[in-house]
Amino acid sequence: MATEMLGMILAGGQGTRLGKLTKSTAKPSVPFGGRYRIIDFTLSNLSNSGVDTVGVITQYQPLELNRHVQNGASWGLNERGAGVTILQPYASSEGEKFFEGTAHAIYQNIAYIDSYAPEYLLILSGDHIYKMDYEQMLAQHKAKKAALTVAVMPVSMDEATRFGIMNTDDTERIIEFEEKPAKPKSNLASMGIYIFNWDTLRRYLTESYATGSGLEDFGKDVIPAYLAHNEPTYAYAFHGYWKDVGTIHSLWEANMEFLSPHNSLNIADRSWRIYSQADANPPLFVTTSATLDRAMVVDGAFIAGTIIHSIISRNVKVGEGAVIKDTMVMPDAVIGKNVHIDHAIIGENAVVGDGGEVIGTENEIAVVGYGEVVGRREKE
Ligand code: ADQ
Ligand code: ADP
Repeated sequence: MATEMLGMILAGGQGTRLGKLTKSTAKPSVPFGGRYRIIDFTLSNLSNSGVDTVGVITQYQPLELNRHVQNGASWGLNERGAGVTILQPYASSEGEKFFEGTAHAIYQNIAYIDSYAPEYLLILSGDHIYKMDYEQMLAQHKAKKAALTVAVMPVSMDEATRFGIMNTDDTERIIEFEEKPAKPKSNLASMGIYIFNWDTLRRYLTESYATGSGLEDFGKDVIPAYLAHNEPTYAYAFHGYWKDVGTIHSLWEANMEFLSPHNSLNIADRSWRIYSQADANPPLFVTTSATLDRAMVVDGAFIAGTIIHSIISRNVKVGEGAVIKDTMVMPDAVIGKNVHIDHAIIGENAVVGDGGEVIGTENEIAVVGYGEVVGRREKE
């Protein structure tokens, strides 16, 4: 069975910077936008781009991710291609060695990749919010006769130290690349989205591991090796909304941007739909005392309080007299009576007891972790 381009999602990061929200789940399965989990954006992009065979490389706390992704049917990925395969780390014959860097994680899955004999390998991250047509990126990759194409976007100069930063010539060829430089020479950032010719990447990986100088990471090792050997490496300019939601602040900000009717992500666009796991909940119920003002509220919620500029996910309960402002409340959370929440993220299954306060600021978002109980538990 041959597949022209195989998708591989790196979904193994621990996401330590999300703290209490990822204590027991991988970052890609953290809830987003009321109805979604972060990985839904990448899975939907794959499905919409016609890439229907996808490996998801997990490592850290994959249980929830497994349950959510299953065989990819919710994203239409198992209808045309081979669907989604969840790839778990395993102890190799060299000993108990789990995946280290991103390139090592691909190296460990060579057998899986070879079984589809792909010409191209599309490598993605499980923790980005964006909509992108990978087919257009592949078209440029072929037109340039590239060995590697890296999707790029300009970022603000003060954010540039968080990314792989490059310079290109006037044909879009990458001539310089530095992973997370202390002193960035430009603001052209790698989005961590790559198309590789599989035979070339396979050769680089196997040769480097055979000689003990293993290429661990795409940003730190593989891209520099390609440039050093003059492999044709090109930038693909992406125009549109893209956000790496690796920190509490960026996750909160992306949720607030999602709430804006002027959001360039344009979630309502029927031609590029974002799918999630199908899930039947009872309808939303709003009492007489409830007020909704610029709110996104999902099925199964019960609202007796005031919701201002916030996202309320599925099956959340909000008691009478509670005021929730500039906040993202994740699924199944219980917010008691007369609670006051401002500039916060409330984790899945969290409980904020009657009269509780969770107050953050624009610079310091307050967080109630997954399943955390703050204040008294409301009697049902
Ligand atoms: P980072 O996102 O910092 O930078 P990294 O930590 O390597 O890079 O993670 C990339 C993705 O792979 C994440 O989704 C992470 O969860 C996952 N991952 C990491 N190690 C893994 C492993 N062993 N197994 C499975 N999955 C793993 C990268 C690039 C930069 C670029 C930014 C854009 O290195 O050049 O600018 O992405 O966000
Ligand atoms: P289900 O989706 O089947 O109702 P749960 O919501 O109980 O399952 O979550 C299953 C597991 O996933 C739990 O062990 C929990 O720790 C983890 N989990 C789910 N969402 C999060 C999150 N946002 N943050 C941390 N852990 C999470």
